[in-house]
Amino acid sequence: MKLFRSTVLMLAILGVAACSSSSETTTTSSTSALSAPSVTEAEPTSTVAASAQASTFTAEVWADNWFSLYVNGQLVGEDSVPITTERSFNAETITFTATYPLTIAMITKDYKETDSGLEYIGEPNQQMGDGGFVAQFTDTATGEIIATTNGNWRGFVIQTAPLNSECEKSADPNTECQFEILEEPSGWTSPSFDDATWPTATVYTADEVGVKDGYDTITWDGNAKLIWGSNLNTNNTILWRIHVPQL
Ligand SMILES: [Ca+2]
Ligand SMILES: [Ca+2]
Repeated sequence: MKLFRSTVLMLAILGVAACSSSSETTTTSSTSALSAPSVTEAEPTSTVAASAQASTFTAEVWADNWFSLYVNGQLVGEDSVPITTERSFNAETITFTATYPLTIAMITKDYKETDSGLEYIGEPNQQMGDGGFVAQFTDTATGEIIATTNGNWRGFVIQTAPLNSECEKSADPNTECQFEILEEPSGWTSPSFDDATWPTATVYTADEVGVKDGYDTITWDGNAKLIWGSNLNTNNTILWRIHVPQL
């Protein structure tokens, strides 16, 4: 009887230990190292989304030069040609599942050889490269285009270079060209992130962007616009967001 009691006691202690251990894990994983004041916890939204009906979508993207795509806070795809490729012009088609409403978030990068913002450094055509991208999203069940890039997208520029564009032909651009790099705001791909202070996109023509390889392989909807930040040359890395309600 005494032995039985001590066994029960041991099991009880082990049970308490297991409980406290698992609650510690939960606390640790929900603690964010850098929590921005504008971000609220996304947990309740995810829980609701998991029980709603998921749909399948196709994203078609052409970017000068590179992009990655997040939907409702999850990375769903990225440009297959790395940003370290100097001339990277290609269209991509990405299929993913997600649950309405959608928060689409993208990172786009214009190629730059160094933080100077220049490309072809030391060659006769050393220059500030330019950016630009276009995207359209189709609900595959209905075939309807449910989102396109346009002037409503909000874009936050996190790499700008050169700040002094007169350095473009410098023999030593890595010393003479100035640049600005900002941190990605914590939780910026999350549906609950507040992007109200981010500027809206600037719409450009195909000639202004100088569209190249891959652009013509996709049939673009008339509402799908080429966009970028306010400066096609010096805005090099941009975070984008758009909200898409269920149609
Ligand atoms: Ca550039
Ligand atoms: Ca470029």
